[in-house]
Amino acid sequence: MPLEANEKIWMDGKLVPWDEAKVHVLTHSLHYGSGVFEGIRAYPTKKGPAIFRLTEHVARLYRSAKIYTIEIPYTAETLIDACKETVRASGLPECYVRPLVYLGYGEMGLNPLPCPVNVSIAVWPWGAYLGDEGMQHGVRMKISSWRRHDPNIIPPAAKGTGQYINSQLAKVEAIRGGYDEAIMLNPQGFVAEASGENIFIARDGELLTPPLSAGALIGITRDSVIRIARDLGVNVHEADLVRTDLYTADEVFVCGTAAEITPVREIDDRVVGEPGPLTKKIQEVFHSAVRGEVERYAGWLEYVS
Ligand code: PPE
Repeated sequence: MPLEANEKIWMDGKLVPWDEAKVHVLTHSLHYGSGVFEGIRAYPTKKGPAIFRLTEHVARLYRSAKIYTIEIPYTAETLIDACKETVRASGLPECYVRPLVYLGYGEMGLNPLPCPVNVSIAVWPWGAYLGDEGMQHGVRMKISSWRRHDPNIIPPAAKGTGQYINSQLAKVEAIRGGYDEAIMLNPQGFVAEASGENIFIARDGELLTPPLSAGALIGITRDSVIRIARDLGVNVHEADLVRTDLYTADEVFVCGTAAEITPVREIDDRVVGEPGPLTKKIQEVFHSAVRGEVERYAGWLEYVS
């Protein structure tokens, strides 16, 4: 998605003009992938833009930082307010929000401990992550030949910037192969997640998703889907899945902040089909919930003003 200059970017306490939001080429994180980040969405509601589960995203940012021994030099409250402020300043009715904690300029060499810790928050408009066509009719996925990293190699529980080179290997392989997105197996061969989404399958009216121990990120959309499904009376189980469970599922969808709920219509050239009833129902409830149209989920929205 090509970016267009927007209003302002929050950098260490100040809103700076978009074109001036720059870092030095000797920024530690640029060399060693030593940052943590979040992806959040703000949606339009009757009461103006609201950021979806903002406090939980910021809490995950701190957990990611803790895993990497990065001390964020701001309180969570400051970053929550900064996200709201940046959305407000953009004037955008809906947008993607990207807080980034990175190790800055001043020290080189692997040891991250002496590095300054910087924080930025940018927002931009972001449409259907896997395309409008995919959102409506489902995407075509490929099981990657690249494995998701093991928790004792690179922890999937953290959203670390450098971890995403693993996702990028898988993504490029899928795109070059003519697919929309990659599914990643863990080192044991069980399904972990997609390159940037969690995954669910429907079988006999129930939903199954890999457990976090299989190497999936603790997805906030995943959690929202589980809540919505259970509130609809649908059983949801965490279960280790193998690739053939995906091929033979009644329905498959992936979910994430950027991808929202995206149906999957094909995996490794096996047809799963057009979006099924469970996928469509959950998509519909999620779509309404994020826009403040479902009373039961009102607590998920944090208004920017
Ligand atoms: N797994 C991975 C690996 C992942 O990156 C994401 C989000 C998820 C699961 C879903 O998590 P959640 O957003 O909390 O439901 N991926 C982000 C990055 C997308 C990007 O291209 O950048 C996102 O959706 O914001």
